[in-house]
Amino acid sequence: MTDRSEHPDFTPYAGPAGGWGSLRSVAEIVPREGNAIAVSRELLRQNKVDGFACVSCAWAKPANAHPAEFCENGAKATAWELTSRRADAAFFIGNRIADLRQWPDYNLEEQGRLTTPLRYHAATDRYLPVAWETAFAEIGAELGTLDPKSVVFYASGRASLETSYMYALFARLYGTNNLPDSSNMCHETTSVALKARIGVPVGTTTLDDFEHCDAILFFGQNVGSNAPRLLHPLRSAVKRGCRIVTFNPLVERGLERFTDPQNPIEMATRGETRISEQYHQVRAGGDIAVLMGMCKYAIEADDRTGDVLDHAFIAEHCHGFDAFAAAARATSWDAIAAASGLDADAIRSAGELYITAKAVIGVYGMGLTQHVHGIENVEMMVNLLLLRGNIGRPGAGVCPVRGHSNVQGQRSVGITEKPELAPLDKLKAQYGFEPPQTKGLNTVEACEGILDGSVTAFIGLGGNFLRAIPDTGRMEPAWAKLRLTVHIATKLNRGHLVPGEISYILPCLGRIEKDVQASGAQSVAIEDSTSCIHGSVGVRAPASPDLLSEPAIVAALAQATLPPNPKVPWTAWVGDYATVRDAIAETYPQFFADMNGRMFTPGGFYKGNRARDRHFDTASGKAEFSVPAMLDAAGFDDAPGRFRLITLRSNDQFNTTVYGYHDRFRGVKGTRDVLFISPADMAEAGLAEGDIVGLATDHKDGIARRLDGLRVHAYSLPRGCIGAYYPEANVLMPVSHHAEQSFVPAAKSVPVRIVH
Ligand SMILES: Nc1nc2c(c(=O)[nH]1)N[C@H]1C(S)=C(S)[C@@H](COP(=O)(O)OP(=O)(O)OC[C@H]3O[C@@H](n4cnc5c(=O)[nH]c(N)nc54)[C@H](O)[C@@H]3O)O[C@H]1N2
Ligand SMILES: Nc1nc2c(c(=O)[nH]1)N[C@H]1C(S)=C(S)[C@@H](COP(=O)(O)OP(=O)(O)OC[C@H]3O[C@@H](n4cnc5c(=O)[nH]c(N)nc54)[C@H](O)[C@@H]3O)O[C@H]1N2
Ligand SMILES: [Mo]
Repeated sequence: MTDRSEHPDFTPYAGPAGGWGSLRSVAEIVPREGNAIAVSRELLRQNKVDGFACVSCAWAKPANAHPAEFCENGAKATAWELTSRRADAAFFIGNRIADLRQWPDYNLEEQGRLTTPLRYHAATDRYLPVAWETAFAEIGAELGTLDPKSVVFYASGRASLETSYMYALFARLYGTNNLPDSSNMCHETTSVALKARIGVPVGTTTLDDFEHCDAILFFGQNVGSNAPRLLHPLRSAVKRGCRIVTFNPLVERGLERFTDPQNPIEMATRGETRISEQYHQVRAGGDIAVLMGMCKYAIEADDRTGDVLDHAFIAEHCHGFDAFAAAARATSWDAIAAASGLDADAIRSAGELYITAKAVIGVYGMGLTQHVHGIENVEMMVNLLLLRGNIGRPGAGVCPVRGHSNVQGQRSVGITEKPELAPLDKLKAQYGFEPPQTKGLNTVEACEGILDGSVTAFIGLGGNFLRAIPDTGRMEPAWAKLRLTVHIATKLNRGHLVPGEISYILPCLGRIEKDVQASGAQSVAIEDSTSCIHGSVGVRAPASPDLLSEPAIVAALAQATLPPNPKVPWTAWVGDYATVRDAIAETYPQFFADMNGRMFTPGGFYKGNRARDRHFDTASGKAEFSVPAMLDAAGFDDAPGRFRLITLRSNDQFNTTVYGYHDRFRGVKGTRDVLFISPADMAEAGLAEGDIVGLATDHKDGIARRLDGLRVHAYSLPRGCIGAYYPEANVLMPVSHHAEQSFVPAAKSVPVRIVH
C-alpha cells in the first residue's frame, strides 16, 4: 500500500478553474490508472450521442457537444472506472478485513476493479471468491426467512433507469418500500420543498435557459469541482452580459473565474472569464436571511414604485403573497444582517441586481439542502423567484444541481420510500401483486433502525452507505450486527469492510463497459439534472469476464428470492433491456412513452415539467409563497466556542471516492486531515497555522463524538464557521441532526468545538 497522503503542502492556488491546471490534473490521473491510451480514446466518446453518459455528475449534456465534452473531474471518473488495476481473488485471499479496515479510503478504491463475487468468511476474516449461483441461492434463501419490512434496499444514484426500475420492483414484490437512495442525503430537501411550493419535485430550467437569462444567483453549489461542465454555459452567459451573484461561505475558484480548456486562444493567452460580479461570504446557515433580505428589498422597492414585482403573475399564479410580503416588510435589516453574517448593504446590492434583471435563474446545491432548516432555504429561493415571475418563462427558473449522474432518474422510476410517489396501482395492474402500502425507511430512519436492531439486512445497489451517512463511529459497530449485507459494487470501499453475519460483495459492470446479453450489445438510459433522458452505450471490454451487469444481478437476486410470476419476465428483461424500457413506458406513459425511440435524441429527450408551463400542482393549485419561522437555517444557537462545521468535498474526490490528495483550488496538497478556519477565529482560539487539533460534536444529545489529528489551516471563512472534509468528518454528525421534513443530514452546519 503506497500512502500518498504524506507530505502536506499548503500553497494558495492562483489559477482559474479550468485552464492549464485542469489539463495538468487530467494528465496526472490518467496514466496513474495504468490505461492511458484506452482512457484517452474513450474520453472522446463521453457524453456524445453514440457514446456513454459520464458517470460523474448529473449536469445536462448538450445536443451540440464540444469535441471533448468532459471536464477534469469527468475525466477522473472515467479513468477511475477504466483503471487497469484489479482487486482480484488473490488480493482478498492475501488480506484480512481487520487489516484493510486500517487503510485510507483512497487506498481501498485504488486497488482497482472488483473481479469476482465474494463471500465473507468469518473464521479467516476474509472475503473469499464464491460462485455466482451460490451467492444468489444463499442471499435468496436468507431474504426468504427475513421480515421484508426489516430489509433495506439502498441505491446510490448511478445505476441506470432500467436497473433502478427493476430494483424498485424487486423490493416491492418482496414486500417493502424500504428504498432509500443517496438523494436522501442530498436533494431530498429539493424534492420536498419544490413539490410543496411549485408542484414538481425537480428544477424547472433547461440548458436553453442559460442562453436567455440576465442574472444567475448561486447559492451553495461549487460548480468548479462538482459540475464543471456548467462552467461553459456560465462563461457564455457572462460574455453576453449576464450578471452572476454568489452566496457561499468559501470563495470557490470556479465561481470566481474560469478559463475554457477547449478554447485555444483563451488557453494560450491565459485569458480568464470572471464569473461572479458579486461574491458574498454568507455565514453557514445564513441563506434564509439573505433571501429574505433580497425579497424585502424587492417588495419595498415595489411599495414605492408599483412596478418592481410581477403583479399579474402573482395574481394569476400565486397563493400567499400578502402574508409573505407582510413578513418580509416586518423583518428588520438588523435581524437579517445578524443571521446572515453579512452587511445589509451587501444584500441590498444583490437585491438591486435581482430587480433590474429581466430573467433570473436561481442555482443551488448542498449549501442550501444540507441544513436543519434546508426546506426553508429552498422555499425562500422559490419566494424570491416568484416575486418577479421568474418561474415558467425563458431564461428563468429554479435550478437545483443534482449529484449522481442518474439520481434524479432513480426517483422517476420508483426508487422511493414514499409509497405515494410510486404508481402502486399501476404496478399492481401491470404485475398482478399487492404492492406494500406502508411508508418505507429513508436513509436516516434506516440508520436508526440499524442502531436499534430493527433493520436486519442491507442490500446496496452501488454507493458507500456506511461511509456517506452520519455518525459513522456509532454506525459501524451496529452495522456488524446485521444478519445479511449485500453490496453490488465496482470497487472496494470501507462500507464493505464491516460485514454482517452473512456478507457478499457482487461485482458489476460499469456504465462505460460493453454489456452484451442474449439479444446483443445493450444500452441504458439516465436522466440528467434538467430532466433530459439520455441513452448510453458501453464502449470498453469488461474489467473481468466474471462480472455481471447490474440488471442481471438484480434479476438473479429477485428470481432467487421471489416465487415465479409470469408477469415479471426477469430473464427476458436481462436478455434485452429495450423490453425493460417498454415496461417503464407502460408504468410511466406521461414521461417515458416511446422511450426506446427517443433515448438517443441529441441533448436527450425532455420529460416535461408542469411548473415550467406555469401549471402548479400544489394544494391550492397555485405556486405557494411561504413564510419561514426562522432566519437561521442551522437549527442550533450560537454559544461561545461553538462552531458551525461545514463538511466539504475537495476537487479530488467524488463523494467517498478519493481520487487523490490534491484540492487544487483550495491550495491543499498531500492531506485531507485539515481544519479550515478564519484567521480571526484562529487567533481568538489561540491556534497557529499547522497546529494539530481535534473536533468534538456539541449536540444536545450529549453523545461523545470526536475527530482528531486535524491540521489547522488559515482560510477565508466567515467568523464562527469552520470546514473539514467529508467523509472523514462524518463521525461528528449526529444521525438526529438532519433537515426537518426531508431528513437530509445537516452536513453544512454541524455544531462542534475545537479540542486539544
Ligand atoms: N467532482 C465531483 N463532482 C461531484 C461530486 C463530488 O464529490 N465530486 N458529488 C456529486 C454529488 S452526489 C453532489 S450532491 C454534488 C454536490 O455538489 P455541491 O452542491 O456543490 O456540494 P458541496 O461541495 O458539498 O457543497 C457546495 C457548496 O456549499 C457551500 N456552503 C456550505 N454551507 C453553506 C451555506 O450555509 N450557505 C451557502 N450559500 N453555501 C454553503 C460550500 O462552501 C460549497 O462550496 O456534486 C456532484 N458532483
Ligand atoms: N458529511 C457529509 N456527508 C455526505 C455529504 C456531504 O456533503 N457531507 N454528501 C451526501 C451526498 S450529496 C451523497 S449523494 C452521498 C453519497 O453516498 P453514496 O452514493 O452511497 O456514495 P459514493 O461515494 O458515491 O459511492 C461510491 C461507491 O460506489 C460504487 N460504484 C461506483 N460506480 C458504480 C457503478 O457503476 N455501479 C455500482 N453498483 N457501484 C458503483 C463503488 O464501489 C464506490 O466505492 O453522501 C452524502 N454524505
Ligand atoms: Mo449527492
